[in-house]
Amino acid sequence: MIGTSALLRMRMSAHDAHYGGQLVDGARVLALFGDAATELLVRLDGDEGLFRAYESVEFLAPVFAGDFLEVSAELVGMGNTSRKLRFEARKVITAARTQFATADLEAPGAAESSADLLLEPIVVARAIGTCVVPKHLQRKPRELYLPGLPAGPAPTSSAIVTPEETHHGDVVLTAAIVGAELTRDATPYLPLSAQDVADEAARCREAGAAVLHLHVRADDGRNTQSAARYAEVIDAIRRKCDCIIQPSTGGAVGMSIDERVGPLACQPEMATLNCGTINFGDDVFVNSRPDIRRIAARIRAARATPELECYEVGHIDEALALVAEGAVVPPLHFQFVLGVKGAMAAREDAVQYMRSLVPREATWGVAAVGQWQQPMTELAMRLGGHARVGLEDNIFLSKGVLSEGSAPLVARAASYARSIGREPADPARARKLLQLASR
Ligand code: KMH
Ligand code: ZN
Repeated sequence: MIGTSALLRMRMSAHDAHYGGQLVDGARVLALFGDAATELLVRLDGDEGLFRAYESVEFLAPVFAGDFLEVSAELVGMGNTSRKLRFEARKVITAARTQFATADLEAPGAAESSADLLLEPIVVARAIGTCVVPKHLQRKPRELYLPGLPAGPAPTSSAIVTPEETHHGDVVLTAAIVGAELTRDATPYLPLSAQDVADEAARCREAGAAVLHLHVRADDGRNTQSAARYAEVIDAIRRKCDCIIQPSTGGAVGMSIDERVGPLACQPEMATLNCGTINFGDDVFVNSRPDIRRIAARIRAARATPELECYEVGHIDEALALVAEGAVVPPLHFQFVLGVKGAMAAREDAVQYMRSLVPREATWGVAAVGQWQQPMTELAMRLGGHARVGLEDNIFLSKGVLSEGSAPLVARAASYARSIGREPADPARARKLLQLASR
């Protein structure tokens, strides 16, 4: 489907250096584009396919032995057998001496082995090309390969994304940094005090987050929706960063509605609006229809923009009913929360179907739980959506490796966004994308 991408990372070795000064020839970069195309075709069609033609190739910066290249291929057009791909190669690590070599300078004291991580990757080549997969070799319908994901039903043709439907602009990253269920027993990196939450918020902003989805705790770690505690935490955050603050009105399972709406007294820019009841692990997270309307009315009265939390397909219908009734007014921003035990699983076809139900002018994102956080948020970003990451939904960076706060998870999502040509929006840009200013 349009937006599907593949990403390779390779170190250029002395074998790749063809010219003087350890310079790598352009043909090597084209070979990497070929490999990225192959992976992408395997994902799409279950076949390696054939490269037919390049319509443009640009070499933009020199590549040397010792450089690390990140190579991306993205599907930008699709015929019966043809697949049009856009390629980009970016230098992400450079051998320190080669930087000086290009500037014709001596690297002062640089060891042969010294190398630098480039905070801003350097684009070294771009290309557009077409590959073909003959009809009889196409193994369709296929899911994107996501390790261990249960294969859902084949996507229907209405779920296929057309080029016009994708909008690969900036991505709004939300950091969910506290949550209501998480304990210090599960991870020592859970921020509890106002200062710890504010420090973590600033780290997440630095890493690329524009929105903070916020729960707060009392000093002993217990959940609270107290306006006073939110005010204290928001005040501490405001001293350190300019993120959009989105308090929870979901709170913790079992809280009353009056308790849950506590943070709206702080007049936040956004607030969550949970659009239905679900099994929540072994608990039930109750959002009856009258309760949803009560919370929606309180959000409107506070002049906050609701983020419509949809854990099930039917929650989108309920959100649209709220709009039809005037209980929620556009601009609409949906969050598909997937992978909660007892509710909708985190699967590609779920995202495809849910996004097909939201109005065209609405924005949407994905928040997925546990091991699904990374693959599902990356999928959302490929499909033109936004993404939420953070400890509230997932405490691990990889299997068995705790994330040291939410910022590393944000940084990884930001890096992925850039790798597919989408820039993480800063809060000012995010306010425009989510149309918060129009309220
Ligand atoms: N803690 C969950 C029961 C929200 O923030 O709006 C609800 C929740 C949703 O986290
Ligand atoms: Zn929450």
